Amino acid sequence: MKAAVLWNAGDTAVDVIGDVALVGLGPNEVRVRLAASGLCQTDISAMAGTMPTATPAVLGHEGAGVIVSVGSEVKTLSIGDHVILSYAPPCGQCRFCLRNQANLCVGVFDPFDIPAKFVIRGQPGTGLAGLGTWAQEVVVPQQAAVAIPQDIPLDIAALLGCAVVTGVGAAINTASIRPGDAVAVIGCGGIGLSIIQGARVAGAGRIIGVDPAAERRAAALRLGATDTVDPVEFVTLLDQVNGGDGADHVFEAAGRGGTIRDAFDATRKGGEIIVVGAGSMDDEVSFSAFELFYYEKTLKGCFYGSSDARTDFDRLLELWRTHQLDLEGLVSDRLSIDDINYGLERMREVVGVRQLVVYDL
Ligand code: CXF
Ligand code: ZN
Repeated sequence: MKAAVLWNAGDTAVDVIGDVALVGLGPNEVRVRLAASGLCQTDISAMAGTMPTATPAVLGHEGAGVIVSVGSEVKTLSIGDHVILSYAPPCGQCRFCLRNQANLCVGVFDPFDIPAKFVIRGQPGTGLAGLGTWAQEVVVPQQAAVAIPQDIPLDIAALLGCAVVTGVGAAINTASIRPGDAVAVIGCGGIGLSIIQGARVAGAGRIIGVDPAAERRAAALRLGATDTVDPVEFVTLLDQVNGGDGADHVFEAAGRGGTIRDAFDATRKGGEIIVVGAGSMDDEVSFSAFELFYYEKTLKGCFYGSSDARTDFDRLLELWRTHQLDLEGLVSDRLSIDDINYGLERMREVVGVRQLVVYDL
């Protein structure tokens, strides 16, 4: 089958090749034929080497498709089921699953320590974050394939796998937004635009999208931001928020130490900072002991939107069905897998919204 392969960290393009195979189907696994897969900044970080990835690797970690085979022990999924793939599959039994933090479970797989699921020109190859959705088919543990109703368009469903579950989840699960609160979102890519939509669902008042790219600021306004601003003017704008105290909730969706520091500074005393961007292992950020104590700001990490893959896709789809989430509005280009490098270029040039690879099923 065809797949987009990263041979080595540092490569600036993926290699779309036709001779990639899957490892055999285990008893607890399913084989999924992809219908659509998103391009995410994390794929670019994996290419750059800032997101550690064992190579060769099939990239892509946001996708949806149709089950084409099931392992002998699989009871709750069947051939023909439509599924969203999840890189945070809950085992259901560990302490994280039992204490309502299923997004932190690594009982099925750890997205940063994954077995090879592909055979790439005879070599074992991994799938990014345990998935590798830039392939026509994947084999994943059954918990990583979450069934959804058949009437949901699979290209819309694909977006839920990373951008929407993470961004909307950050706003409605991780943060504690109260109606009327002032929110700022630093970084208005796929995740930031989803945070903006989630903040609107949570009833936020002012929602400020912060991004240097005009195209992304326009998308933010379209999808629910009340104001947008270039980062250089952000501090001035904050003078008008909560009487100059700063925003109640500031989301960092750029994944950089510097912008986490900016988010901290933009937050009012007693407010919260939610770190959603996937940063690199060696990018550091510093706070003084005094400011952490005296300003009583809460610094929250956010992996996978603090979402439970078993239940939260349904909640998100309900918000989409009732027109409270605009998922169509997140998509710009629709590409074939052969044009994936063009899509990556478009992303590097800063395009405001998500690009999707659509497969021939
Ligand atoms: C990442 C987080 C780490 C695993 C892959 C996906 N999140 C967003 O892109
Ligand atoms: Zn992603």
